[in-house]
Amino acid sequence: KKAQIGVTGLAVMGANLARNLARNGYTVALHNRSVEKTDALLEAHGSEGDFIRTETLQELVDSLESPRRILVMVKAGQPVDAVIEQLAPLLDKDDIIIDGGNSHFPDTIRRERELAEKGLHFVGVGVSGGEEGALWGPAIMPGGSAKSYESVGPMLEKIAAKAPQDGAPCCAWLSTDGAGHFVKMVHNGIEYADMQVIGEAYDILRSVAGIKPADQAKIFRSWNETELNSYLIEITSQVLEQVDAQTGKPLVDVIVDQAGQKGTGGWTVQAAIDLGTPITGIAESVFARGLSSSNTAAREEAQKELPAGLIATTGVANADEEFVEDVRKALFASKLVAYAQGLDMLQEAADQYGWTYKLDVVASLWRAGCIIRAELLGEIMEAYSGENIPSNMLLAPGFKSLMEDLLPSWRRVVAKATALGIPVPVFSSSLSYYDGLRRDRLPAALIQGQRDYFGAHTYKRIDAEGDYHVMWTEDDRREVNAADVH
Ligand code: NBP
Repeated sequence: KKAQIGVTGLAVMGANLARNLARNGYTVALHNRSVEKTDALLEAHGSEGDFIRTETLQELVDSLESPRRILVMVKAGQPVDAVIEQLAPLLDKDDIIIDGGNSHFPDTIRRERELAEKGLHFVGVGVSGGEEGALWGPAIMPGGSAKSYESVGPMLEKIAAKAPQDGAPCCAWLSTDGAGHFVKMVHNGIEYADMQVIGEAYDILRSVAGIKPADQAKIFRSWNETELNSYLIEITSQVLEQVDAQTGKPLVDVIVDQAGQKGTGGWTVQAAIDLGTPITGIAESVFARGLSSSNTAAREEAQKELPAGLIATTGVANADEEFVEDVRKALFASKLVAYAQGLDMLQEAADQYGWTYKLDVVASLWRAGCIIRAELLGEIMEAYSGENIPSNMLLAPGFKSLMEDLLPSWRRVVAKATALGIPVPVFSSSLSYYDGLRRDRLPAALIQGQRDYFGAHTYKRIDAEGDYHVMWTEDDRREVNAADVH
């Protein structure tokens, strides 16, 4: 009997995806560079389904039905290239290599091109949901040729999470080459912002309203019953109520306040700069982690040395329900901006890289299985379905009216935090982004004037076509049409 799919790389993610595939009725061939992981998996879970044990890549290839499907789940980066290099010569035309790791999308574009030249298909798949997701149903974001998706799509859809709203699998073909890994990367960028806005809400509730973690756990739990309903809000309440066994203090008080990162948030910001899309909230959330952890000596010194210059010195009473509701609304508004920015970036990338995914499909894949899964995604999906695609998510009718309700709270919270010296980088930068979008005249006009002054970069006029320049160094400082100068 031949296997329908092979998995190479049986660390936690590969092993759990292999078990998920087997549980769904597929015969799965198993391979790992060091055979110990293969045997450990078979020993612990071999009875869960049909597995074929292999020791070498040649055995793995020989155990598979044609065209072969091989899921590579090794460490992202060089190991993926190493595995492809060993695997490709063993494969036949139309066989499919699937990379389910957190690969950087330019690598996926390159690998797809190189393998296409050899007649092989390469499917770059973003997988979100961590270990549990991989085992019970992750969100899956596949890129690659449409033809290869015909072969691997049904399997991926079967093991994917199913959306609570309509039972649809959180897996659909997105577009060619790096599209899947790109969408996964932006998912992670939004995840950074989503986590940071929750952190800012916590800090404000604690520092302004004096609400203890255990009480905040209850607040977050009640927020989870509102339109904020999401996985991240739910786990936040659990983290906040956790008590440290050693000290009896809230766990959050004994955790070092330096946030780690594995790089996908930074990739998102870099890609946004290349595309020219302002994902300010996402960028601030990446930099907020950096500020917490990169220069701790400066932080220590600043705590002692730098003046505070506060313009308010007291917070609000503990039981002020109105303030708590303000914070909830500020959090929700900032979260909406993070999604709007992420989707804006996805649209710009589609335009520039020639990808064809639709944003309602992207939102539909994030409804379950992944870290940013949230009730909100159903509404975002709706906003982008049908004929009238909004030019920015915030301009969709539902969100427009929502903003009206959220804005006064959002402004009050940012003002209060600022007056008290509590950093709210994503709350405040998202609000500035929002105000920047709706502002009738931006100081960009003055910047164009400055650029024209020192670099003759020219400017456009509001009342005429063409590019203009002022002869700044001449006495009469007359304006000329740039076309007449060159
Ligand atoms: P790791 O990222 O820890 O990678 C370990 C695996 O890579 C082992 O099977 C190891 O084989 C293999 N490997 C390495 Br390292 N170098 C190799 C090489 N040169 N040739 C062949 N195999 C090599 O595993 P993971 O945490 O399961 O993650 C797998 C992928 O999924 C990564 O891209 C990760 O970013 C992504 N991901 C992880 C999560 C998560 O929650 N962990 C979530 C979503 C996505 P060995 O056993 O012989 O050393």
